[in-house]
Amino acid sequence: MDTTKEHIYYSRPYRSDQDHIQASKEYFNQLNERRSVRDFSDRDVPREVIESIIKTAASAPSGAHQQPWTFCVIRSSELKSKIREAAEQEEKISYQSRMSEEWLEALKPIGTDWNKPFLEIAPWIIIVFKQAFSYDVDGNKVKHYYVNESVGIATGFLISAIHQAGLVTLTHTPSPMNFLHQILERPDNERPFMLLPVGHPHPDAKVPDFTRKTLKEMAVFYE
Ligand code: IYR
Repeated sequence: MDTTKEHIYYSRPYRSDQDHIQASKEYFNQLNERRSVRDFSDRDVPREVIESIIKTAASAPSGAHQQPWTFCVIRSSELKSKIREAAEQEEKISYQSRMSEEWLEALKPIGTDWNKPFLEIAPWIIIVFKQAFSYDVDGNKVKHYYVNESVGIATGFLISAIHQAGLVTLTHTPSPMNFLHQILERPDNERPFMLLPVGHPHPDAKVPDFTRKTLKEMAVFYE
């Protein structure tokens, strides 16, 4: 192998097949309890939890190990209000004119509209930015590879970490979302990717009565 650095040995502890089966089932049972929640409680969450879940997100694989992400973490009420105001302004236009009838129809079972109170109620908002490129020490642009895939996987890790911590979240993608770049004064190599409020569900929180596709409906085995 032609690498610039020595590779180091890596292994997982030996476990029986039965152990692997059980571990995979337990993890499925836990994550299958996850739901996207839009009704948040204002109960606070310690910053230490947020720090851990972000470290979990950043343990995701990424193209050429470039880790092309920045997590902006917001607790400031002032910033949350600014974000809510700007997001609702865009969402109002989207729901009233930018989204097609077909799209609005597809969203009906979820029951969303342009109102986004969770942006002020949830104790934390995490905004995931993707880094389209970076700069080296001399200020030259460094190309990044598979940025959307990498940041998408990291966001998936983040969502599962939030769930495992006993909290709830929601993937919110106001469109267009350039206002986040401006409000948070991000550098020119960053683009907003996804916004996730993090907190506890409101005691009266409700979610759509959805079921998930069965294995038969979603997987094809070629053995
Ligand atoms: N971004 C809008 C609309 C929206 C779109 C899809 I696709 C959803 O699954 C949910 C919402 C919003 O956040 O309301």
